[in-house]
Amino acid sequence: MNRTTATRELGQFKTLEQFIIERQESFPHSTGAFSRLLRDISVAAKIVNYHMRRAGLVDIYGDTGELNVQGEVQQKMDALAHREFVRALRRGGECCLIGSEEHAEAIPIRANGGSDGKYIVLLDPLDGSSNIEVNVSVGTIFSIYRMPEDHVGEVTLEDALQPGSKQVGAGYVVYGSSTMLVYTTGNGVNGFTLDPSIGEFLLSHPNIRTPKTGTMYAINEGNYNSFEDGLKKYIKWCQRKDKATGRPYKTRYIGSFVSDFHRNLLKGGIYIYPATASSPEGKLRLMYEANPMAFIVEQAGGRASDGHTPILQKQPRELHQRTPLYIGSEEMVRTAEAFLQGEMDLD
Ligand code: P6P
Repeated sequence: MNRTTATRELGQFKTLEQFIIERQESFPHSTGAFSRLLRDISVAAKIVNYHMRRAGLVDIYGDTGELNVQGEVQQKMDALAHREFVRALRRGGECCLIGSEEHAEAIPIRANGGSDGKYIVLLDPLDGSSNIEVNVSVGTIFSIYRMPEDHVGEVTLEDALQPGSKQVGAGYVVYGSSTMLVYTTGNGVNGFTLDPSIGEFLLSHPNIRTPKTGTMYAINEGNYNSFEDGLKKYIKWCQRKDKATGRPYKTRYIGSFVSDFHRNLLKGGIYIYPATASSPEGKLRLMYEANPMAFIVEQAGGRASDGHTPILQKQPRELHQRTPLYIGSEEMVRTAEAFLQGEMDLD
């Protein structure tokens, strides 16, 4: 039977704003502050998307000649994305502290009139940005916490260093063949596709559930020699022929975490960035990459760990700390963990 893909009238789609308000109404005591915070983030995402779509035509390719706090060459688009998200959050007034990959220290935000917002936002303004000039998809990742109830005095970084299980929201924007915003507030995962003709994110992927298993694994095998033995065995296991489990699996590694994550979320798969010789703590950052994506993947039925401990249970020590990361379809992550913990071996 040939499937016809009916193109729905734009008006039939629910916009992100309509969705947020609808969800807000299910929280009777909601003040609307969280809804306004999500709106502020979506505004910044649209602005970054605008610039992204012009990259190559205006001078925003390449690097700033600066190193970011990670010691990595800062791309012009990194700096632009950081600036736009900080502006939108500062202007919105719902956020009291920002932690950004592009800024060494946490950024306290004094809302208009000095009254602080009650939310903390941690973000990677543009992950994978070195891919922009070769036209590979990149993304923004954000994580939202409430100020601790017992907070007194000035907001400090300590208020942000909460385990991922305390997040009240998390999401990402993938600037790909289309621009999508995917987020959770702990009641499932929903995806919105930007319609540039009307400048609205439209609900295109309601209630995303990630497959329990898959046939794709994403890892930089160039680091193979420095992988721990259990991981080497897992990779060999993935490569072995076994019809029942769809092996050998396919390797799909874009070099852009948000893109690899998004594909695995929809199709099933696992993304691994382990401890390596050059990144002994792993490369991905706990607070604004691993935690938000772990919240999303668990809400969609998947799993995320550092190979031993669930990501959301890790107690952060510092804003830019890194973690090994195994994330994606639950059964695939559990199998990788079993090899790492010596519970599985190659027969
Ligand atoms: P490597 C981009 O810099 C990033 O943080 C992720 O988006 C990506 O998956 C990873 O690093 C790529 O790192 O060491 O494989 O080039």
